[in-house]
Amino acid sequence: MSAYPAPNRIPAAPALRHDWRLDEVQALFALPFLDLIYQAQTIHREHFDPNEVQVSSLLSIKTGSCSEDCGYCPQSARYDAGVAPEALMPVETVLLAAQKAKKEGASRFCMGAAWRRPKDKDIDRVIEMVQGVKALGMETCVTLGMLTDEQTARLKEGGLDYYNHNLDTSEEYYSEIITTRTYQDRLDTLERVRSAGINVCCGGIVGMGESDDDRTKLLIELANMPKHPESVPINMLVQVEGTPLMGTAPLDPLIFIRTIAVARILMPKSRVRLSAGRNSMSDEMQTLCFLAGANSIFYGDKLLTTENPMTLRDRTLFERLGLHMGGSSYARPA
Ligand code: SAM
Ligand code: DTB
Ligand code: SF4
Repeated sequence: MSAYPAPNRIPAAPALRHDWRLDEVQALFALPFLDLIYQAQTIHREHFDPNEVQVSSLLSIKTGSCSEDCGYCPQSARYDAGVAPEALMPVETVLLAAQKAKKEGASRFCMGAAWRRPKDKDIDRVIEMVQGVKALGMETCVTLGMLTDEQTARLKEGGLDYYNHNLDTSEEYYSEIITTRTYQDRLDTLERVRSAGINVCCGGIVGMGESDDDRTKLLIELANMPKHPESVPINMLVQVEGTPLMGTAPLDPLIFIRTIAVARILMPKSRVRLSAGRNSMSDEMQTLCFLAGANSIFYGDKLLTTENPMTLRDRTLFERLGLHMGGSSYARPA
């Protein structure tokens, strides 16, 4: 008799949940570390090829002079973080960068703009960028700040695949970090993007001096959306001289790994992206993040304005771990 169960006996993966309670998620965070990682890795294997990592490359298409006051961000006009402002790039410059990213192995090209909200005329050029990048055979993602209904519809018609708009932390802690917009503003844009049928990329930043409950509540906010974001970037704060959050006490790296693991358990089919902060992580720390269920990275020597590991370092690590790049889809069919 076969050692494997007949196909119809394979237990179905539990349905995705959207009703997580604070005490349940606190209990996950409090598990013994190895139990938590085991649970996350088990769930990960039910939905994804465990040795595959999706890679996205980032480009800042409009840099600095932003009117918002996000305490972590070197691109805010309020802080002197040494970022040279640059106007919206010409389409050809963006396409050259996308071609390079494709050649290096990226499957998605993410274009970020330091805006509170784009102007309607900016959207025309961003759509040209999206169409040019799609013509190269890559997936597209943009992050432009708050959107109107009309702008969202135009981006969808233009063929945009993903919109990145992070919640960043809990609703309670948000106003300690940003005063120029509210959590509800963020939720409203996310709702527009979702209703327009664009895939959602939404996550946060940890290591900003938030409490354990702030991290827990951020993940609950994401997991209890009517549909889980297809991509969930988990950023470790990159501390930049001149920004208010410079000098924040660093987060215990094991808590960062726990955050990845809990994100994987709560959102089993989402791409959990090990995002900003990798440049100061050891290879072993990143390996534990992959073991905890991260299966996506930002790939390329630069994030938006700060450093990311050199592509050769990432390729070498992938080779040492037997990981392969690829897989742009949400999760494999059940
Ligand atoms: N202006 C748009 C917005 O805020 O949505 C798009 C660009 S903004 C730079 C995109 C994201 O980058 C932010 O939501 C935040 O999560 C992340 N980010 C910015 N500065 C960071 C830092 N120093 N460390 C980690 N993540 C950062
Ligand atoms: C995300 O969650 N992280 C990326 C991307 N989405 C746009 C941005 C990280 C920015 C880190 C600071 C910088 O390079 O300016
Ligand atoms: Fe502007 Fe975005 Fe930076 Fe905030 S995170 S200051 S909105 S670029």
